[in-house]
Amino acid sequence: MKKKISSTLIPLVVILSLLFLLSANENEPNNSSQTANSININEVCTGALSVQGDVDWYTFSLNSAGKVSITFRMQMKGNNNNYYEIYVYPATNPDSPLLWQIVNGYATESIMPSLGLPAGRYYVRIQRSDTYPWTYSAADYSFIVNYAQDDNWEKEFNNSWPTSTEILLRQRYYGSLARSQDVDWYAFTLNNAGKVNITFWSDMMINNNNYYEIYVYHAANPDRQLFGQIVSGYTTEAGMPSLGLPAGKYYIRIQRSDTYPWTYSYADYSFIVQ
Ligand SMILES: [Ca+2]
Ligand SMILES: [Ca+2]
Ligand SMILES: [Ca+2]
Repeated sequence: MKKKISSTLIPLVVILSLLFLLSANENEPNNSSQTANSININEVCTGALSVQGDVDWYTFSLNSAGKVSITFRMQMKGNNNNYYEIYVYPATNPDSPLLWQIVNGYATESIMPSLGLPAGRYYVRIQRSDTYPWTYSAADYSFIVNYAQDDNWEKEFNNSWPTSTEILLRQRYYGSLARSQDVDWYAFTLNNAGKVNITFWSDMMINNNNYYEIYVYHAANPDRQLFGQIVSGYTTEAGMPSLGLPAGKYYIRIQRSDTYPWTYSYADYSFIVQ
């Protein structure tokens, strides 16, 4: 009899502990990066902008590089009021956002653009919209920092050639332009002279908007492009002309189109150099 009770209780205790472990609540005051609440990746965290000027800071750590995307849930308002602004910062630079998204009342769940991040500590900041301060919700929100370890994602910030993400030939790499200003630099090395082919993929709407510009540079001269191509929304797979290149180090730069800056995509892109 005694044995039967304990065998029933053990799974229940395990389940209750797991539920407790997999969710957390904010702990005010958390109105600055210095007082940010520590949260775990892949766990639900619930909070609220309980007074109008409230700002909620959270911090999480990544032990290794990978892909991060935030799922944010709010109470449905059924309108286009902009209720929240969500930012992500590296802890080394809490003034320079990796991500800045406005969440409106059209949907209860929003998935933020993916971020490829190196190991390190990061901040999430949630506040009412500065742009639309008259629309604001005191109701509970919740969010999850979804993380998957992945060595084949870009490592932000890689917005200039000295901070390029190193890539290997013949492997597919992933990235996203998580902000309109985002620029992604990658570096690869050719041990021998040869032909280089770049193939680029992105799930874009089928239209002729120009979503990406892709450039190739020799590392000795990163101000002068060897090659440049605009990728439009007509295709999800774009091949580039073969480049005959001597051995050496090269950079790839991916950014929104300067010529058509109003058309750009937050979606994940990927490419392979071979
Ligand atoms: Ca707060
Ligand atoms: Ca990026
Ligand atoms: Ca970047």
